[in-house]
Amino acid sequence: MLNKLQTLYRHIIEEERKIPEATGQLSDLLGDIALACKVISLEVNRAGLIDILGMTGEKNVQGEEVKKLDDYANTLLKRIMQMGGHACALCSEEEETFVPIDEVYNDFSHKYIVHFDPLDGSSNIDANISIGTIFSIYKRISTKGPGTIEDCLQPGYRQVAAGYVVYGSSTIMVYTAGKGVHGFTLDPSVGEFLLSYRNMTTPKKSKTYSANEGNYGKWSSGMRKYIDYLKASDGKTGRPYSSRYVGSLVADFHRNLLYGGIFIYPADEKNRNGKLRLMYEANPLAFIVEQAGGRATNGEKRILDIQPESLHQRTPLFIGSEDDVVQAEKFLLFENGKEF
Ligand code: P6P
Repeated sequence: MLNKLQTLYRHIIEEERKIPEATGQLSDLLGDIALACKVISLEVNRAGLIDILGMTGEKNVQGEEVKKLDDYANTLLKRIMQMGGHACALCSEEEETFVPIDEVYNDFSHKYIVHFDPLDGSSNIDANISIGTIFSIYKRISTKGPGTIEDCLQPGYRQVAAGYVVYGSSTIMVYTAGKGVHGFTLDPSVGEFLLSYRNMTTPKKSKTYSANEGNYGKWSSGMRKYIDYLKASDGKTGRPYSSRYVGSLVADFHRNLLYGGIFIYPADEKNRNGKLRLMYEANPLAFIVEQAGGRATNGEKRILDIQPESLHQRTPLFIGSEDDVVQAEKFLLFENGKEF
């Protein structure tokens, strides 16, 4: 029972002590993100009670209606990152370009770059379906002053930490700093994230797939054959699989991480590079799933090895239980990734 009383902050500090060269700045940065997410959690849980639902009337860089909570979460995360003094630039789904941070708030060396999706799955807000915040942290490449675009466009294998917060029946923060994956449940009565999952691992093989089958007609033949394969009956290989799809990436990913499963958002006729974003959706979740023993590719290439070319670039995403992702790749490669 005692380990349940371990707070996120205590855990981060203990992990930091295992790294001789650690300065404590990453710990502080993770603490700042956790603080922002506690406040976002409050607003998400209150959303039904105050007039924060509905649209702001603006559109974000994705051309999507920005719901007020998106805006609120983005502004809050930016503000807390700017005040914390550990980031030299921020990138967000809600920001057209990167937000450089000058060293005006304090004399920290502003060592880090933070990418975040402030409120993923926000189209589900009004329906009270779980939504989430996703974050990805890199060390800067430049040596001083505000961060640069080169600092922001690093491949995923260079992440130093990544995580998400899922605002569901409870608020849970899951993060990795490269030494395993750990989960913390927010106890609103004390306002602390308490350790609830130490060293999370994901099952090597599952019986669950997550995909929007409404896109079936737009998928490649290899992708259609794969989904048909999962739905066929064959006791020896545990088929048919169960289909579980919330339409909120963080919710689908978190469930699959715990129970096993493969989440798929492939390229299709409409989204030739897939729908999901590399820098603040695929990369952080890929870092987490690999640390938990899973796999994440774009159907043929490891997500973390993709060299980004733009902040909001999309990627096809196959992520989850290793054997399932490998199986999916075989169907796609057998078709040589033939076009539609
Ligand atoms: P579709 C939410 O808008 C999101 O970015 C992810 O959270 C989710 O997994 C995906 O899009 C759902 O997309 O096309 O199935 O509605």
